[in-house]
Amino acid sequence: MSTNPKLQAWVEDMRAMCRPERVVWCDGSAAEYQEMLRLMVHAGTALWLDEKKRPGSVFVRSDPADVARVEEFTFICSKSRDEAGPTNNWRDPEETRVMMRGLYDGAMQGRAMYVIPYSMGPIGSSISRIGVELTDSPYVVASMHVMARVGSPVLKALGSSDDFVRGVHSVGAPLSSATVPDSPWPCNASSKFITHFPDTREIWSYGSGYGGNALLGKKCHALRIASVQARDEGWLAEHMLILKLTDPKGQVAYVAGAFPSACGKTNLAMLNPTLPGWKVQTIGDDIAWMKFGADGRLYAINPEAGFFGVAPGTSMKSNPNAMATIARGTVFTNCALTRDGDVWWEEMSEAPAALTDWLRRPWTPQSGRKAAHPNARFCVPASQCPVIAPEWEDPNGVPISAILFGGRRANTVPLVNEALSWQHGTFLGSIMSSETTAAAAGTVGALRHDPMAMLPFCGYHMGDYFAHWLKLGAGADASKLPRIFHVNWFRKDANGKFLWPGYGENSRVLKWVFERVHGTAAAVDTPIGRLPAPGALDLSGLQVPEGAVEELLRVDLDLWTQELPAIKTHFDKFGAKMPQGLRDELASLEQRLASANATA
Ligand code: OXD
Ligand code: MN
Repeated sequence: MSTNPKLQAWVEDMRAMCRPERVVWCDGSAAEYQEMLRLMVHAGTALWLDEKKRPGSVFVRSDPADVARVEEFTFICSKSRDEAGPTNNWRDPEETRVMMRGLYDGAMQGRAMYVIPYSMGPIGSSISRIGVELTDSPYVVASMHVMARVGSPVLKALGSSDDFVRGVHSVGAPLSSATVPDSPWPCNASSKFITHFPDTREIWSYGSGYGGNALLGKKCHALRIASVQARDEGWLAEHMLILKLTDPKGQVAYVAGAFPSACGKTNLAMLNPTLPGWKVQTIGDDIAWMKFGADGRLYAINPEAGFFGVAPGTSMKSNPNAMATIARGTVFTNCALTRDGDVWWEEMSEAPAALTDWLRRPWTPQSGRKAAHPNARFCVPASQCPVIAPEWEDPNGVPISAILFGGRRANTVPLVNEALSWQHGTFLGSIMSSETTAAAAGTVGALRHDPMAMLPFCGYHMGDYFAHWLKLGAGADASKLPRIFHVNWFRKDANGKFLWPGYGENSRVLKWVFERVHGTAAAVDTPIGRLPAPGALDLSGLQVPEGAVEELLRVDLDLWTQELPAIKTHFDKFGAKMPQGLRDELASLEQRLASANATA
């Protein structure tokens, strides 16, 4: 228990509102984590996996009504609608508080309210931030143990300070009668609200127990609230992986990369290069907090302590390092269960002859449906990753040399394209679009603009967010800024087949990026940016069909020209807040395309 009077008073206020049976202050110990797993198994939320096959691991199945982030029910409650901007759902803060207080009224009856002090980032780092999450879900407590630094050391670091993000989370399923049995995955199937109050740094989440809706340190704090803090304080809170790239001579570059949810950030962060002598090590797979250091360079920390990765598609082929990471001590959610007490998901291996699917039904390869939910997840400590970089917890962070922006695009966007400047790179990030994935509830495969992969995560007006990027660049020493690149591993041929093999072969693109940063690789100027000069991309030993690389690096003037009206409409959404610098970049792109078209 804390002696911090502000913390105590807030916990008491929330206790009086939610009326839990008891309040448990989490100490963050290994025994507490084990206790949460035991509680989940006892309640039927989780099963122990076979101890020989998957030591120390549990398997959880959620309610089918609670399987992904709910963007539709996620709100930014800034003072005015205009502050939240056109890409966020907005609600009036005072009205929302009243509504949420009504929902929380007695919402934790019959349950424990856990108080989880957590640090996003290594405790003691000047870049790290503290939050406290109150939750009635043991699954959330266990997951927060994995995903953040939690418990007594955090309370000690907080001391009597009032500087912490206040997060309340309830699954919204009170046990008001002693005779009503609990359900294995309590949630509120009809009412979910994930609300953020950026001005007071508060998060109030109700009705869902899943992922980013419930583990409040992740998307709610480390992106939506932190992006607002970063704007106010002159730093960046981004939806980015961080990797360490080492060349055969032992030279190092740190690369950050923004890709929308379920577009391969975890795979890229843990990649095994196919190019001999090159090495990738992981710093983070989802979020980067970046601040300028005294030397003028941009330093990044991974605010998280674990990986909450998408399981389907993860295999010894696509990501052997993730497979090694999750060999033990992992919480799996919504995978399929094998007959011998292990988990399975699509593409992990050849499908077993018979399984139990994520909805507890018998499944065979002939069933004609997926065995695991497409957004099934593993939740595992980052320290278990065999390629975690030794400096992943360095409180000073790592200096970033390059930033990648990438989406899932079947056409138009080439394999790699280097921005002409920070402003042009910000432009490339701002026009990113990608096909939607199962990480969020809703349609899968629809193309949408997802600037900097922050569409669901920017806690304020995206026009202001673009302006913040430009301002940081303008105030920095340009020679020390990271170079910005636009990448696309997902381009397809006329028959709908991927042109690029991806995975370990992405090291070829990383090598070109590395060499651009070090000034040793050649590029050609095109209307959209700088692409690898002929021969500059290392293709030694690459097996791809004839013409595939040419197609991957082709700047399709027609498709880019056709894209311009959609970019204009996208920019117009932000009205007067759309920074002139990005409008200028659009005009320059249009001009360059027009003159290239004229000479083509
Ligand atoms: C995630 C997401 O879970 O982006 O990381 O949805
Ligand atoms: Mn993410």
